[in-house]
Amino acid sequence: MSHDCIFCKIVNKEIPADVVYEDDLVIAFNDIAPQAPIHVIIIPKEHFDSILSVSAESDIISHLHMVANRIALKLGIAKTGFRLVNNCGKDGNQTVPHLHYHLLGGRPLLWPPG
Ligand code: D5M
Repeated sequence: MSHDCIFCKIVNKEIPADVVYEDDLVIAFNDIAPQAPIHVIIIPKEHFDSILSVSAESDIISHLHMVANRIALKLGIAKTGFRLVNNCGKDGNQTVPHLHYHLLGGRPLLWPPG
């Protein structure tokens, strides 16, 4: 855990979040500034600064993706489609340095992103 990390604070229930899914390894909650009708942030409970900090031996990335599938099914966007996004570093526009995926859906999404 990182004491200054806002997402670690959500994991530890120190600040509130609108949680849509939780298990031993992962928590997912609605984005505070949604960019689509459905915009869920999916994070590992363990603190990783970014995807670059995850070791090749770890299973956490596949688990995060399977959780995204489950949430997409639960929220009714599996049929229409969705986007799963990981921003990494400054040029990737990563603003929160705790590994996370954005699950976006509920409207047609443009490509390429800005
Ligand atoms: O995206 C970080 C995302 O995290 C951004 O879409 C806002 C969201 N965010 C930040 N703080 C909160 C809280 N407290 N609750 C819910 N969502 C939050 P990035 O990929 O780092 O640019």
